[in-house]
Amino acid sequence: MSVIIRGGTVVTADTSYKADVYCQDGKIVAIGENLEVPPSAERIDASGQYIMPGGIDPHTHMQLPFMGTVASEDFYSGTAAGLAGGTTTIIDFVIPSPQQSLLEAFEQWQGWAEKSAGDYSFHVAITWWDESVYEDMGTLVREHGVNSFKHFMAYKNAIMADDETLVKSFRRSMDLGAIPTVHAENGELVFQLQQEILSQGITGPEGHPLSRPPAVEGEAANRAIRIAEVMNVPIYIVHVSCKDSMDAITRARNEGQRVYGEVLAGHLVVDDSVYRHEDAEFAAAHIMSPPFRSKEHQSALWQGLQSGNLQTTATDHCCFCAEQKAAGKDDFTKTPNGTAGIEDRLAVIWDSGVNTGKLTINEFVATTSTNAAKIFNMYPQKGSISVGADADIVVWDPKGTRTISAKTHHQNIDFNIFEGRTVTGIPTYTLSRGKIVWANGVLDAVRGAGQYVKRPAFNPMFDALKRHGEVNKPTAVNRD
Ligand code: URQ
Ligand code: ZN
Ligand code: ZN
Repeated sequence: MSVIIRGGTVVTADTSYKADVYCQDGKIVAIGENLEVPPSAERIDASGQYIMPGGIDPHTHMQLPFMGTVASEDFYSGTAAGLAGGTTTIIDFVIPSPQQSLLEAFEQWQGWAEKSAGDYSFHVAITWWDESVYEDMGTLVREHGVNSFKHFMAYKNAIMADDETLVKSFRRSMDLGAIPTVHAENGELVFQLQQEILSQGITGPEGHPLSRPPAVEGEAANRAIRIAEVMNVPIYIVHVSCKDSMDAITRARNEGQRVYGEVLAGHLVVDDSVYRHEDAEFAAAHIMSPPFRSKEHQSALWQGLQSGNLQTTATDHCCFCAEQKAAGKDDFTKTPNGTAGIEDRLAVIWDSGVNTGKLTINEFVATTSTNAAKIFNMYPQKGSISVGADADIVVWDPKGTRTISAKTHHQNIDFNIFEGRTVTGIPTYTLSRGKIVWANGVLDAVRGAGQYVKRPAFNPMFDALKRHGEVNKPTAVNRD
């Protein structure tokens, strides 16, 4: 199987240039002007369009068991929807229940993910601690290609990691050459505020953002960053939603600490007025954590991307339909947290970022694909248009338009937080390992075609991250 993409402009995180791209047997095999290729090659006319690395979404939760239900999007439908939007790789999360073996949970998620239509990898959450967790982290790094461990500082009485777990897991991550990531909200504060708000008789969705003010996120982000500083380990803050955590990241980075930040497409363009909507079901559909914020926080997030203090964009794609959200009808704390976005991330960020001049097309590629590949050590296999890379490619029409709606999206959820938004800039083709899976509005996703992407550990001194731009596979050096 081979495909020639002619007439387009290749856009990478660093530069843009006219060239054809030839893919064969799942890899990019040639890039250049007027390439000679076999007549049997499938042809894509990319005239007037951009040829970019397929999007990487470093934050999804397909079919997550959470808050008494299971996310409605599974690994097949979710990765297929991603392909329709130009995203070709996801990093999902293995989230062991407290006291559950990490290896057992990892096998469970691997089983669920076998039906994926696009490529996938896993962060593994550290939701409890004992000697077995310490050992399993080593096995996951050495044998299963895991190099990132997640910590939920929120969700008390469920999956919340306390400071002791953070300290021990961060130290272990450092020794293994893995990077810790955090959901930064102070779970004790959230719990206390939830009880106080409920006691005031506020039970509707408007109570959700009241229980998770920006200071709750700012405190946790700063605490995690400081612990990482003392443990001398890099750290990645997921779904940064407000100025408070942005400020914590910016301070640390200005002092040379290796801190990375991720922002969700939703947090960049959806504001907290949704929680005051007259339709409580509409408001509840937006319950996710951290919550959507007021507009001044959105400006801080865009400045974070523009300044380089935020490196990646994601979606936290975690779908719950109306009847699932209704569990919190009389008590917002019982509403399963999560919203969708995997299909719309690229178009929303292009439309609100590139078309407005906030981001260059190269910064768009960096923040939707390449930076995540580098931080999580999949580059240049993923996140690049280079010879030898996987042929994960999106052909992008900067003039194409689409109106986003739950009526037409491919996501398995009855709601869309970008409903009605008309975007300019859309994918006309998506290739997953060299196969055309999206072509001018027709999705040809293949159940089970997705492959697990192993991500090697970094040298424990994280030299690879310091070199960043160099493309090499540092050997994992374990100090077990
Ligand atoms: O917290 C997360 O990232 C998961 C449980 C998805 N839900 C959410 O509200 N963000
Ligand atoms: Zn989270
Ligand atoms: Zn999440």
